[in-house]
Amino acid sequence: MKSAFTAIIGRPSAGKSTLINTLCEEKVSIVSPVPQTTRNSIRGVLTRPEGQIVFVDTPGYHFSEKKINLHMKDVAEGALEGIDLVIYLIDTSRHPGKEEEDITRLLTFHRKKLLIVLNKTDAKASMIKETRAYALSVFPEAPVFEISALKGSGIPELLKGLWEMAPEGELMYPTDIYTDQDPEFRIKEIIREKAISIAREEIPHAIYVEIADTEFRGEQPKQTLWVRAFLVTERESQKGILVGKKGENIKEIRKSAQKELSDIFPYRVMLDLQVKANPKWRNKENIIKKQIY
Ligand SMILES: Nc1nc2c(ncn2[C@@H]2O[C@H](COP(=O)(O)OP(=O)(O)OP(=O)(O)O)[C@@H](O)[C@H]2O)c(=O)[nH]1
Ligand SMILES: [Mg+2]
Repeated sequence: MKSAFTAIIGRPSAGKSTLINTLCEEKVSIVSPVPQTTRNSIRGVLTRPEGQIVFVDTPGYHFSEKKINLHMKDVAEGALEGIDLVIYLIDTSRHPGKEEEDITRLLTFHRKKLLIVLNKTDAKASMIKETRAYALSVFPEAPVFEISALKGSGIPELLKGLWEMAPEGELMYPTDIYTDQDPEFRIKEIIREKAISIAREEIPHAIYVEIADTEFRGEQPKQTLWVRAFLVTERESQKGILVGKKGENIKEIRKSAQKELSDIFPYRVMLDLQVKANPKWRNKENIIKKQIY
């Protein structure tokens, strides 16, 4: 039986969360076109006759002096502890730059078994030759895979490589589990994903979600989970954009989050969603620590 903890590391927006979802064939981690969407390390479990791979999605690896970025960088680095394999995901639609050099340094330091995975090979602007040459120049021994996490091409080959490199071991999770995230965390993430998808400019980075309370109503199998939650922005002036004209944006966020959450959980989820501001929360250590750990 094979068993491996496998971290997915890469620059912001490389497609790490898309990849964990594609590999696990489940919505494990939220995805958006905006860099720095993932703020935590998030586990997705794949169980097959070969054994089990626990994938760990991580925040995009990125250097910045901002408090929140330093925390996210710590999370990404911490995710490498106790890991058997690392997928180094490279976005072929961008030239390898300083961010790739920083990741190279990190992975050289940790000396884990590596798989280099070139993503977005379906994209028009894909630079497969250039990124492959970069990867080979820094990790000449590592196997290289070409994939589209979005379209699914190259995934069977990548999985074959993962099973070959995975060590022997026992299953780490029950076979019917595909993630270990608690329901409250998933609810907050899905709401954040829907809010990011309608927000613009700096707002996606200025949002976090707070759950005020939850309550089950009704009897099985028709139970409903009522959730009272806040979309929190960094400035009073950002609230209006999330609310939208006559409340149309907040309604759209609420409805699409409710739908997805009701698909994920074995009960219906209803949201009471409001917007509030917590000025300059990204400078507040206690708030950051509650969101990013
Ligand atoms: N064309 C194309 N786009 C992709 C592919 N994989 C991911 N994307 C897109 O790239 C964007 C970022 O994807 P994410 O999966 O959120 O990237 P990430 O690496 O998790 O980003 P952070 O969490 O911000 O670090 C989204 O718009 C995805 O749809 C791919 O294979 N091809
Ligand atoms: Mg992500």
